[in-house]
Amino acid sequence: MTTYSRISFLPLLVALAAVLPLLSAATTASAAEANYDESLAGAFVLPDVLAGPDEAPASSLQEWERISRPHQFEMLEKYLYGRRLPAVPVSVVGEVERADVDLGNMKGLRLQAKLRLGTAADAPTTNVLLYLPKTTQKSPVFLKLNFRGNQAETEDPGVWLPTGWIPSDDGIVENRATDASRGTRQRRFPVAPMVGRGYGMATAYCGDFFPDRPDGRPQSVLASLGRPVTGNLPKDEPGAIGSWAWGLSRILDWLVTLPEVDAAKVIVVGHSRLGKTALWAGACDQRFAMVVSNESGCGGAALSRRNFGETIGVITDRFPHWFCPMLADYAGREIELPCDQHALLAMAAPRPLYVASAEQDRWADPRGEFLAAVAAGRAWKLYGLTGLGTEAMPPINTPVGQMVGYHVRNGSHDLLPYDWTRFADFADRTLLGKKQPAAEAAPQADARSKQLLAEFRPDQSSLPVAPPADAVRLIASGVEPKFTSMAGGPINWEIEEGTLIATRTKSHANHIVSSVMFEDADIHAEFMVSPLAHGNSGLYIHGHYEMQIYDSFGVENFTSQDEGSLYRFAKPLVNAARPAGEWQVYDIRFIAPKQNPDGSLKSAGTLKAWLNGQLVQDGVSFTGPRSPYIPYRHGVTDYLRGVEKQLQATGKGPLFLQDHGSPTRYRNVWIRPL
Ligand code: GTR
Repeated sequence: MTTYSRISFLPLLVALAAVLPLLSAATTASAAEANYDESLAGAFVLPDVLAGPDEAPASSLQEWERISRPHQFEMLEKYLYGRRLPAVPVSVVGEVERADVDLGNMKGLRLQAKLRLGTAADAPTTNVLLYLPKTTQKSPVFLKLNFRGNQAETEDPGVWLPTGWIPSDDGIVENRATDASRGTRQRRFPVAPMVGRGYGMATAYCGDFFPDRPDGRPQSVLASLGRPVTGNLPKDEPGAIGSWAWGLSRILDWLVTLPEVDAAKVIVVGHSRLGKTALWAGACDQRFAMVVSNESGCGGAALSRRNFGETIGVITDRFPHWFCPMLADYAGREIELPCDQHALLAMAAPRPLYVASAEQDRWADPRGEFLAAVAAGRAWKLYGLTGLGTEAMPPINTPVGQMVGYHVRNGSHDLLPYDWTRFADFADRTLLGKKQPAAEAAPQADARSKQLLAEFRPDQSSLPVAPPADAVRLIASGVEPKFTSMAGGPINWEIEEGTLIATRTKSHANHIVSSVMFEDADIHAEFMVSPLAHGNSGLYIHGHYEMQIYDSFGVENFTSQDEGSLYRFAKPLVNAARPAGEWQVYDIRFIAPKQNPDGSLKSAGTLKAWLNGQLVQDGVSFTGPRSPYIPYRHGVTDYLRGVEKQLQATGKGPLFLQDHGSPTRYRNVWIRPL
């Protein structure tokens, strides 16, 4: 059996589900035809990123800066993003609001300012939100645009509510922000941990510069800059990305005037369409000290010549307002484009550049992003610097690179604390010259955890195993199962005298959630797989770590997707799976990762697992969520949002039993919180 035929296909569904809501009905067909077959991605030759107008490559730094870079930049203007927009004077309307704020266990400073962009009384404005460490030193700052307004980036009630048009969404009602939208995107803006590491965090709403819709141009900043906003546009006329990038530069104009900000260390970062924007902003404005692209994909970090995921045809059709009109002419003709996206990445040289992908975000083509980062490296070489320093795509969650950094994390399209931690590690090293403490590079479980694991030797000699007196019985004869549905209500799994049978739904998200919450615990579960759907199920500890249940009996080349694995992270030490139709038993001692009050990691998590009398996991360590599938995002309910919050606040979470389309049976499941 090939790995692919045995691969759990849930992640694919999840990736698709992540993409589908973004597609308009009219274009679903073309996007569904997107290629995801690596063998069909095509062989291609990239244009020479060092070439000047006469096609000769720059052979020195001087030639690059004087001839080739301007030429490459001009091609990006002409074919992709439109002409760079001119600067205008920026002033603060009224006063900058400065306030002390509580950031967990630490005090910080919050600044808010309304900036006027231009001198006319009706010039456009933007509200900038900036958090800073309380220190007498100037701080480096990460600056990003956001999708739903500053209030969505944090729960801080002092953040001004925007008044303009915003796409309707969580708490954005009829295109207007309400209090209910506060904090809905805070996972994408982890203020406390980043400020705790010494970084300022600045953000503004992208719609202040160009409302993100095909008819947004008349309301964009372009009108105030004297650009045409209706009728036939010049082929190289900038659109939303050009306007957003211009907005980032105008915010930078203000940031560099602040006494608290280190003007030489402002980092531009962006996710997805705003990741494309961050790259273009970094190309247009070399005052940005470092550039970060998170899952920017097509028209961002991913090579257009690779036929994988989103294409120029699809993107210019769905988002005709993002790029300059010329790009649409290259739909289906990527190979004829005179430049490709490695040129955009090369514009960051010699500054540090970080490119981040996510494994399941295939729409954005992780490999295409990696290959562009490899190819861009020649620009750093001209400065005597090393770009990525490798041509081998790294495994999941393994950052690589010198002046160009790269990671592909597990999970889907999003900007998560994992990504921010890597950006900060990279900035620490490349921008601040800090050495990475060895312990931080490879955090280990602490001595107490190791001791606890060493002692763990459960008896699995005959089934069923009698629960110890202090165990909380989740499934047992004569006991009401201590599980709820994903919505927190009664479960609908079949019950047969002390046995629960996974009841599938089409979405494979009919998991059940223990009503008992725990931090570190011993977990005992007896189960029987069925031959249907490979017997697929699993024990999702906290919803973040899945001990795999699968019909793996007799599989010789077992992987991190077979029974006994910590799914997609650590394969079992041995294949201890029993055949379908026989009772099997897991005993797991789980120690959760622990955080310091500032959100940084105190000690790694670890676990030891026995399956059918054999040791299958022995002290694998993990610093954070390891499951590619997260019930707090996929199939999420209000109830689970609450569970996730509680997990973040207390470290305590539930055990999920997974519905993965197979009628797996469970009996005699108990937990002993440690
Ligand atoms: C998608 C688009 C991507 C990416 C993403 C986003 O619909 O196809 O290129 O930009 O939106 O910005 O979230």
